[in-house]
Amino acid sequence: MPDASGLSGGHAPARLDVAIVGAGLAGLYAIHRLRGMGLRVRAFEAGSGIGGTWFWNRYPGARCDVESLEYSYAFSDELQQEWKWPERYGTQPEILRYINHVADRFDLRRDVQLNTRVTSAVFDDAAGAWTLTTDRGDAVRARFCVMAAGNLSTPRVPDFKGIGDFKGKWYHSGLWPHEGVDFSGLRVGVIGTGSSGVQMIPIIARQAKHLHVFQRTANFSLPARNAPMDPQRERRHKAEYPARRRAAFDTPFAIAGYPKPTRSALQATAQERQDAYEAKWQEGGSISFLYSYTDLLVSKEANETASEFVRDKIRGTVKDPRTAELLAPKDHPIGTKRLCLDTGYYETYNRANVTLVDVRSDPIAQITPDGLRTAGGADYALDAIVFATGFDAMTGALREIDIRTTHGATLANKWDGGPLTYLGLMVAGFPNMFIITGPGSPGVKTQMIASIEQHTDWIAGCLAHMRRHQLDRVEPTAEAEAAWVQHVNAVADSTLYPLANSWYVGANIPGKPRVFMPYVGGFDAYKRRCDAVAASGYEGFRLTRQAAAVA
Ligand code: N01
Repeated sequence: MPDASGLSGGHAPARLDVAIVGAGLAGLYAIHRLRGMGLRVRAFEAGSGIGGTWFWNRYPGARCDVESLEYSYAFSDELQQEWKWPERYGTQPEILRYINHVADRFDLRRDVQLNTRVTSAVFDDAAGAWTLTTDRGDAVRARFCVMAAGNLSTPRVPDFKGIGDFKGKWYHSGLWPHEGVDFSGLRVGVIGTGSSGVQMIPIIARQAKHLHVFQRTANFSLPARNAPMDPQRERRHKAEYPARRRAAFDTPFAIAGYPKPTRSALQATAQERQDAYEAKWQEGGSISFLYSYTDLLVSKEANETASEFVRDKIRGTVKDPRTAELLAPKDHPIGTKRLCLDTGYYETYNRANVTLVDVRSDPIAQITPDGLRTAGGADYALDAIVFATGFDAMTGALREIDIRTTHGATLANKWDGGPLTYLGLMVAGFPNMFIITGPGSPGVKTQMIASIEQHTDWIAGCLAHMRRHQLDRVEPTAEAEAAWVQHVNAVADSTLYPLANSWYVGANIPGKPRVFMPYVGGFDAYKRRCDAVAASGYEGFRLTRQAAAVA
């Protein structure tokens, strides 16, 4: 029997059916779903609070770029009917409030262990069970393990020389102080212009005495057109909620309501394209824009029409032509890096207290006690530095845990040349370990919560099947895994995605193998495949019964 905490500091590890790593949106739903099957579950969370991404990323301006009415759990109609989102796009504090509400409403906290980082997970092949150890020195034994550790949860500060000597304060977007930061009157430097940088820059610019933005790669950004929630729209959406959620299953991004494009951008006249892009620009949002035509993510020529439209918008917004040209991305097709959504991003560069610095042509060489120096010897005096430099995406969180089997296999070794999974859900050689929205899953390219629910429901279905058939061990075959990895790569190679140096290919981490990690075949195709695998009796998986049982 498990002890009351689900953990044991003594010799005999506590026993669970399922140990869950992480208590963000994925871990919390896993608790709810698997506990509902009568399983003994417990989630271990490094943070001092629940919420994952939305617990850690508290930088100014942090908000979701998927609309609130979509970016929410679908598993309970009462929940989605009763919760009121105040704005079109949820802010970080609002989303964190929502997550805490869900935890209370469904009594999830009693199965969450906070302030506990899982440091190792070892599969005992003879016993057919995992032992997880934590940074508190505890151990827990579980038949199954669900990795819900997040895809963008390992913040990365580049290894700049001199950072320890900086006399001011520095911050990372993904490790923001809970008490907030007041930049009033300070000379601030922001390094990085991905989604995090693009969201925080307009707000920091309004506070700081002067803001230097250090840009290595210009990113495309579209206006979010955030606004207070339109009550009529909310009423209509809520009346259609169940049908909309079902319809989302048949879309590539897991969001219904965007009419499917029917023709190539190259079949339209220049004026028709201009009108179409302008309408989407005014509407706001990235999916709608990329869905203007069928081929924006597969044809360079088609994509160029959309890329150039946005570059022209930048040129029309930013008054200084040199700054505008630096901000206009030319090294990747629009949409092949995560498309940013902003509120007043390009306009910010018209402020007298904002300077854009091109660190592509003159890279940052070191942090100095008083600021930052480039390779060309230019010095920038700064009181505070913000690293909006991203994450060790998709594999970072799992690689930080020492995952191994008693046969001597380690996940770190197995993934040395890039992550290998079957359906993004499991790894051959590591039985009974499920991953929620891992590499090889479409998760990060979709409305994330829909993917989280779909993955977790699939895992629950698999565990129910095993229970029905008195099985206790599941693992993909090496052949199924290899075929899936090949499919993920083939689909990516049929698109423009691999052309960009993005975190999708690990390009932001020096030395990380360049492998395209998400599945870009669409949520709809992926879900059909997962459903078919389950219906076939779990084709590609080996399900067995092991003699030794966890008590
Ligand atoms: O990180 P990023 P992020 N010198 O990796 C630069 C999600 N998200 O935190 O492109 C100089 O995108 C780097 O330059 P380069 C979303 O999925 C969502 O912004 O590598 N610069 C880049 O500009 C997003 O995609 C939301 O050349 C350096 C930046 O730092 C993901 O999280 C909001 C550098 C990193 O950009 C990650 O976004 C926020 C160096 N040494 C995040 N190293 C919403 O829902 C790195 N950079 C809205």
